[in-house]
Amino acid sequence: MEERRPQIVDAVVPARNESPTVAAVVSACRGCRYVREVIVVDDGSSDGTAELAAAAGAKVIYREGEGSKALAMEAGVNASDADALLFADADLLGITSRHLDDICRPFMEGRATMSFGIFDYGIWNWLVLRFPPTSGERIIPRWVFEAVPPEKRQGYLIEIFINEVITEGRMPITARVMRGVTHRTKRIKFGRVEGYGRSWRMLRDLWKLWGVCRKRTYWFFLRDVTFER
Ligand SMILES: Nc1nc2c(ncn2[C@@H]2O[C@H](COP(=O)(O)OP(=O)(O)OP(=O)(O)O)[C@@H](O)[C@H]2O)c(=O)[nH]1
Ligand SMILES: [Mg+2]
Repeated sequence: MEERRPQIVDAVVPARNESPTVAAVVSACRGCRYVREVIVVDDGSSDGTAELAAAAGAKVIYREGEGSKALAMEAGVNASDADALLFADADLLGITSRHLDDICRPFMEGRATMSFGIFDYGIWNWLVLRFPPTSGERIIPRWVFEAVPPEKRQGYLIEIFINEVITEGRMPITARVMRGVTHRTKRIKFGRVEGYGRSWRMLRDLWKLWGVCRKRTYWFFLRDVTFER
């Protein structure tokens, strides 16, 4: 039988002004049994995010110029030669290495090409799991990220286009709830007015996808996803 080469996984964490949480996220990633290196990509933080990430053991990449979440992810992927990337947002609350082990396991065992976690919404989890994932916590092979065309590597829509590569290729997906995990919302980070404004702009960008993203990817997603407990 052909022996499978062990997959090398690096964690990529996009972070802009996430000083309250970035160190805990880096620690959780470092403790994940499958992760080799943790790469935090910062562009323009003014609150010591980069220093806190480095002190927690991450390699920090500084991006120049106009930033976005997707461009930060891209810079992280370019800074790594790993076979697979575990992405995690830097604003998570309650994240542990165990959550990340659980996300990575189906991928490492060859049961999923993409495995992702969702926040714990309690009684609403069953519903949230049936939406195409926009979650930042997911593991994918490097080639999947590279297959997203450069013009689609935009701000908050990157996750949708990663989904598109996976679903169009009819590849297996696993999903699981990250028990006890949430994040600092935009309202907490920026205050009510600015926070709602930013959330609104993000939703508007998602809505614009209606004409861009193939509808069938949703059905493919539902067909190819396995919910893990
Ligand atoms: N380096 C970098 N990171 C970013 C940028 N924009 C967002 N991020 C990071 O990407 C992650 C997700 O961004 P959030 O703004 O929390 O987005 P979200 O969680 O999808 O949105 P909410 O549900 O409204 O909080 C966080 O770790 C951010 O710090 C950016 O321009 N540059
Ligand atoms: Mg967030």
